[in-house]
Amino acid sequence: MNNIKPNEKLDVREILKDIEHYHPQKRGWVWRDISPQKIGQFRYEQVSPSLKRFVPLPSSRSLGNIDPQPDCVVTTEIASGRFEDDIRRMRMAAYHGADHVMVIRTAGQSHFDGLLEGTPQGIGGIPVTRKQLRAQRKALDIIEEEVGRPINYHSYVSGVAGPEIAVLFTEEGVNGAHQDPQYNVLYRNINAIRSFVDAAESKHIMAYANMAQIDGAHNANATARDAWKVMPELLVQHAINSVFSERSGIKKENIALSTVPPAASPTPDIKLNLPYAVALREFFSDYKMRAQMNTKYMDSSTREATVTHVLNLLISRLTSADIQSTITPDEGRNVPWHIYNIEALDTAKQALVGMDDLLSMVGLKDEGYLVEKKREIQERAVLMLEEIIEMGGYFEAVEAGMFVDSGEYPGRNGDGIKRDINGGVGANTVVKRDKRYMAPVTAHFGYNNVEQYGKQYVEEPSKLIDGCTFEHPDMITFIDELDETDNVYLRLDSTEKYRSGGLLKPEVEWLGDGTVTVDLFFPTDIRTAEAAAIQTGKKMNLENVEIIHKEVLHPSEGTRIQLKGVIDFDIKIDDLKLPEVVKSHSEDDVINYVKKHPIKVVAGTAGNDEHSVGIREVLDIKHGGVEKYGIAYEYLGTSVPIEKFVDAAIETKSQVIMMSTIISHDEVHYKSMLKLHNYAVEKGVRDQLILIAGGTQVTPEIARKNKMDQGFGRGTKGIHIASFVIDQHKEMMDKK
Ligand code: Z98
Repeated sequence: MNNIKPNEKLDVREILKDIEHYHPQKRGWVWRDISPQKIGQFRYEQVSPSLKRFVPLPSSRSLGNIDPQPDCVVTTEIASGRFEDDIRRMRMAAYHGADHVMVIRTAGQSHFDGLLEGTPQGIGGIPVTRKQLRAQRKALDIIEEEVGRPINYHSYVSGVAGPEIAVLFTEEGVNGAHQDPQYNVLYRNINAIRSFVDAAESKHIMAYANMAQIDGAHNANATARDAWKVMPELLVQHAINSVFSERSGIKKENIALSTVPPAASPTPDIKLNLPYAVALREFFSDYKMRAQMNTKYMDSSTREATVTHVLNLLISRLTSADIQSTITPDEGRNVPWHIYNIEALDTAKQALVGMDDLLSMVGLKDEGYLVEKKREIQERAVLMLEEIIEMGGYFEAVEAGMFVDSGEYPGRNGDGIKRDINGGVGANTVVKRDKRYMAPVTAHFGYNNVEQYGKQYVEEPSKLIDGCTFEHPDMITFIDELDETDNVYLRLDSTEKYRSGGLLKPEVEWLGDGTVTVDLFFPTDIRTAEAAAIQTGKKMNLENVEIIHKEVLHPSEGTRIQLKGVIDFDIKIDDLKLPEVVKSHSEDDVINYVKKHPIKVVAGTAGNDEHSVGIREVLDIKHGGVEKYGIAYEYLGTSVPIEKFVDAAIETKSQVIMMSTIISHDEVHYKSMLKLHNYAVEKGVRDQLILIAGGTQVTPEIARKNKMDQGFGRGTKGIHIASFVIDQHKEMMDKK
């Protein structure tokens, strides 16, 4: 299974086989190597080694299929709620350059005071359980081998069961996690004392496992009313978690600050975000930066989200990013679709590589607005921290509502989040360890009471019990499915026909979900357009029709609508007529061949056909027609009599005829093909000529059936024709 081929699907049932005995192959986080190099014809500075298997950006087609990988780790967030579907998405994401797979947890897991088991379905993410983690890590072990680069697996060590989850993650080879007690306190109303005590334990375990840690400060700008006003507070939150993490044992290089540019255009985006980004990196230069994109102002427009993402990527390139996170541009619609994970990854790859080595050409000014604003943000942050210390500390500050206040510090609007130190989930659950307390386990924080058995146990307490699950994974108790009605096997059974039954259905996140989108424009106002769109969806026989995006183009002239709905039919693979594979050689090969063997073409549109746009596209050099490859052509014009093609070919000593036929009325295009062939035979030159017919209604089979050497339909490019011509020419030469 480890040597999976690109044309083989990952088999989830195979992954689940013997899962109770699978253990991760390694622990710890892996950064990318920065390796400046020449890739294709270009020199890159901020890149990492290329992948063994990949899908390059679309435009790479004309650049030798190069796929330069940026220098930073690139994240994709996966949140379908079914871990088996997440696995397929992870594999696609890895091919597009993701080496940090962040698996979102199901809603509400923060409040579970313990671990979950089995493979239940989640909402907005998976319930993180041992079995799902193990299966996903096992899949990633296969995928990383396939793409030739380590993949960091990541989820969340927050919530009431933080330490239990940290242990679970260490046992199951999770490489990174969010951990920040302030997240618990502020956003999940988990008791502050419990959260900080748990965090010390969790962080200590994460340190042992060499996990990278991402903090939770970015949640403040996602929550605050005016996100750009919380900049000073963000620095304070980063400081609190970073110092606390170091004290709990995490190495500086594994502490990543989660930073989101707080503002988004149409604010003066860079003017607000750049001074902040500089302030942050200057204060926290010892730590790593995890740059995430702004989602606060994200609506349902994927275009708008993508522009915000690119502006945020500019900030990353103007400052720094060790991890570049990508949020799917459909986050605002709450429909996490495969295609948007890939779009976000491609956006990051394209923008980061496109801005390679930017700072060798432009510099940030060390005087004026940028420096003054940066300094102002830093001063506000220092003042806030000083006030917190004066108040008695973090807990008092939270009780006073100092955090996520919509006034810019020291301004206060009195709308900050207030938490009572004795309140929240898990209040009064922290007790002092008894003198006799003993926990002879690895990576345990605080009083352990093992010294009584000898000094050697202080460093390695688990030696007292011959090692714990961290050293001996066989000791882990694997609990399998607990729910007979909600587990992966039932889901796999219900979708089996799409795996082995020869059926296909379009999908957005789950195999066989049948969801499709429809893009519509109505020449009317938004309310009428909405109603019309719903009716359109129903008349198209879509079920569960829902509007996922609407945009006014003009209050009365027009509205754009995007609709989603579900289809209720399957496609039988055996009934499909697959499009022919159009062979194409590399541009260089074609050019070199034509240099050695000059080739000439006569071309035109046939009979009464005046449609010359298509034929010009595949002839002229402008859009990569055959001329680009050194093939000479004689353009005979439009409505060329069939005989003239052959006569002209003889006269000009051409080897190829390219006849364009768009009109298909009364099957005139077939008739023209046959006529061309017959006339060439009549003239005794058929075996010296390559006859090609092209046009929107032409298919290769139809053309060949009508005695052409080849036919080219919609989407044909000059390279396809040129490649065919040189192959055919070689054959003709060999016969001679
Ligand atoms: C992100 N997609 O940054 P529950 N702990 C911390 C967090 O920041 C988060 C959680 C836990 C974004 C999501 N962050 C925002 C420090 C979430 C999530 O189970 O949802 O409460 O945990 O990854």
